Amino acid sequence: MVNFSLEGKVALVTGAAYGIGFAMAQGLAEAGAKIAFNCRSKEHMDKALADYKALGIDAKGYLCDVTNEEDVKAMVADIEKTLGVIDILVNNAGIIKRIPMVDMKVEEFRQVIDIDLTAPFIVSKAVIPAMIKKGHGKIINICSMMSELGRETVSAYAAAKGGLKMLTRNIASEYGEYNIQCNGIGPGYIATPQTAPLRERQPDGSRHPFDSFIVAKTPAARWGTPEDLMGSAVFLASDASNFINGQVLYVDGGILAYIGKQPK
Ligand code: NAP
Ligand code: GCO
Repeated sequence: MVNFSLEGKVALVTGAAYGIGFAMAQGLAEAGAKIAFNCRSKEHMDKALADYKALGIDAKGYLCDVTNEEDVKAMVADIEKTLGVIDILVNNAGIIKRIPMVDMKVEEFRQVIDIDLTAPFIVSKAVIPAMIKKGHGKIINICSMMSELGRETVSAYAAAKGGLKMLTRNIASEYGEYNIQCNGIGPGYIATPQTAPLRERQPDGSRHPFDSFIVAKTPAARWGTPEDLMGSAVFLASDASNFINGQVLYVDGGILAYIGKQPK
């Protein structure tokens, strides 16, 4: 029988105070996993702990910036001590800056690369040795449409997410022999705080032009919800995907397959 259960597994979901990470952590918990998560803000942490508790999830939260290698190592060590060796890592924490490339400061570009690409390297590096010892592991990197496509004002983000797709393939290549599977999930356009500026109502009450653009470009004719990502996270975290490695599963409502609504 296909095994989607995560009973007895320990999952770390980075940046899971809300948004996509929170929903994926909820899905993993509902499949039986023990959940650890991190974020940078105490305010976000306090609200997230209450939100997890309200769902009956005893999540363990860490105030930790994923770009700080020492803090990440300390977080992983504490998780191993209190919950057990990490079986499932979801590299979800991420930011975006929407600035025309020629106007973007190098520091701004570097910050996006640091959080969206270097940090998945840092956190993966921290958990892989124990996964090798344990004889199995699952790493899920949260990629993006921008792992495949560009668009105006998101040069740093696209570079990071394109790199994250290749880091996913490289981890799969380098550690597959230790029964570690590393795959990506590429969400389409999902309604979270990260994309809220793209959906803001206009002063006249009309929809944001980008909102209408995305709905027209998506065969599902809607924005995704964080809950739309739960099933793919459980699948790639479970034994059901043990022979899948180095792939990116796009959960995008069909946007990548669609050239766009043809003229009437
Ligand atoms: P979000 O609503 O902005 O949430 C981001 C989360 O990451 C927050 O919990 C934030 O908490 C945390 N975070 C940010 N930087 C961090 C850092 N340096 N260290 C630790 N935690 C950090 O984003 P989202 O829309 O849920 O997106 C989650 C992931 O999916 C991101 O990688 C994003 O690129 C990707 N994605 C999003 C979409 C979409 O349409 N929304 C589509 C494709 C891919 P703190 O600020 O408290 O740290
Ligand atoms: C943007 C959006 C996208 C989404 C996502 C799409 O400004 O274009 O924020 O980048 O966040 O990455 O998959």
